[in-house]
Amino acid sequence: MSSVLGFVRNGVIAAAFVLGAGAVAFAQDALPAPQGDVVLTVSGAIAVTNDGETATFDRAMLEAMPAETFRTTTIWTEGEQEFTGVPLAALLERLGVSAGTLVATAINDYSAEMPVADALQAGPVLAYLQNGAPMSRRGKGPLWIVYPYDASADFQTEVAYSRSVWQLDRLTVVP
Ligand SMILES: Nc1nc2c(c(=O)[nH]1)N[C@H]1C(S)=C(S)[C@@H](COP(=O)(O)O)O[C@H]1N2
Ligand SMILES: [Mo]
Repeated sequence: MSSVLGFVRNGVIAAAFVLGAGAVAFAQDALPAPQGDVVLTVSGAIAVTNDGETATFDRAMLEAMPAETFRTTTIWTEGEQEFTGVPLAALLERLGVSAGTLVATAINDYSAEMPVADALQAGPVLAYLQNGAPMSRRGKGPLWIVYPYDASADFQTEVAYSRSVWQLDRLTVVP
């Protein structure tokens, strides 16, 4: 139920897609189709898709996005860890999402919800590397939402821990 608006941008008529949750993206921001195994599927109120009504990503697509690396301890690991991944904010911006609720679901169907407004803040990262190496499923991979826990007391809360979904494979944006 997206609508299409045409208007002038940089002297040319551009098309923008507007969705219920206030998601807006320009048509030129089309997402290529994944070439490898799909590791993440995003559905719901998103403005950019590459497979029907969903946006699917292989590892290379995630690696090509803006990346953030930080060191922190976690309550699940021993000693300081280095994580690299896509800030949730960057992923949501890429998909034209600016409002609603984000539901993050793992391979084992564990899921956690957060307001998109929270996910757009600095902090949560969809990590694909731990200490420079891909994470196995046994090692909470291949994708793990992590926060720079040591950087803020706000990230050392049950709320942040519950949103630290490991073995993540799906995100849904609810308007
Ligand atoms: N995939 C997955 N991620 C998850 C969970 C889970 O059960 N499965 N539990 C969450 C919750 S509610 C919290 S508080 C912490 C719990 O971690 P713990 O069980 O190691 O204490 O991880 C979060 N991430
Ligand atoms: Mo929890």
